[in-house]
Amino acid sequence: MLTNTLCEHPDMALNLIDLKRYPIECLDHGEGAVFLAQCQQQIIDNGWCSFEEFLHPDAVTALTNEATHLLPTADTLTIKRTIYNAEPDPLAPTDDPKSKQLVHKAVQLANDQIPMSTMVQQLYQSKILTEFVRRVQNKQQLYRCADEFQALNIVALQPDNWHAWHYDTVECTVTLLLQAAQSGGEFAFLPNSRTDDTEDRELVDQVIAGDLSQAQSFSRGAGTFTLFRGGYSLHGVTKVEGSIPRVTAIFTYDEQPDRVLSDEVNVQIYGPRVQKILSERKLAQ
Ligand SMILES: O=C(O)CCC(=O)C(=O)O
Ligand SMILES: [Fe+2]
Repeated sequence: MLTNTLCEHPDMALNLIDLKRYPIECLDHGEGAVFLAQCQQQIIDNGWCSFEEFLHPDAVTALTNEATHLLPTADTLTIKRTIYNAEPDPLAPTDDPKSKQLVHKAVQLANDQIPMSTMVQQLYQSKILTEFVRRVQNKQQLYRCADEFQALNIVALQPDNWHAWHYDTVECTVTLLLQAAQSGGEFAFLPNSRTDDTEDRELVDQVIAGDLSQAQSFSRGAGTFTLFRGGYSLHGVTKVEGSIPRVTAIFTYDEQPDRVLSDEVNVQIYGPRVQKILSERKLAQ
């Protein structure tokens, strides 16, 4: 029988999480170990793992209020890219996804716009949560992303907006849904639609053409915490309907402790605000 002291910790962010349902603070023993084994198997079998009501209801309200206060300071980004996160290849055949630029708009807070004192940052900074994310994926090492802009983002998709189909640049993506859309705004994806060398082009082409019959989607209310193999699974979010935005926090992790993006990529993603910060910094050197 476990004593409480074994699981005691000073990680205050864990107060936000429903630890009775999701015993992430003690993964080596008892129900925590059983839970971890289930999660690991689910990622292997399905390419995703999702935890509804991961946060206590009052924590969801508090984090959503926090995001709502910060979002007016966010930039509206217009994101243009192929599903592979690249510029369109003019030499690729017209029916090849490499030639197709997809576009969407998002109101997005970069990591440097989310103060360390916020609850969402404290949750992201939690060592125990990072350890849980690492162990679900069975990685030897996993660190919170070291990039000052990319590490933690909050993304609001306004009504009539969507998140265009894409693969992520990291293997596994971790999201926390803070506010669901009234309708629409469904996260949809094709689990493991590519490997390092192959891609199921038939399914990928179908989804890009708007046929989601083979894509997976699962119920995600506010407070749902989701891990999925976004680097290998084509995914996106359908059009948000109703009158409120769909708000998500994106937690980025990396197997390298010190990985940062190039200035060029950060400017491309985050636009003129970040360009100004970086050029002022260069001038001051
Ligand atoms: O908002 C979501 O559920 C997914 C977001 C996503 O795919 C991304 O930020 O790369
Ligand atoms: Fe993504």
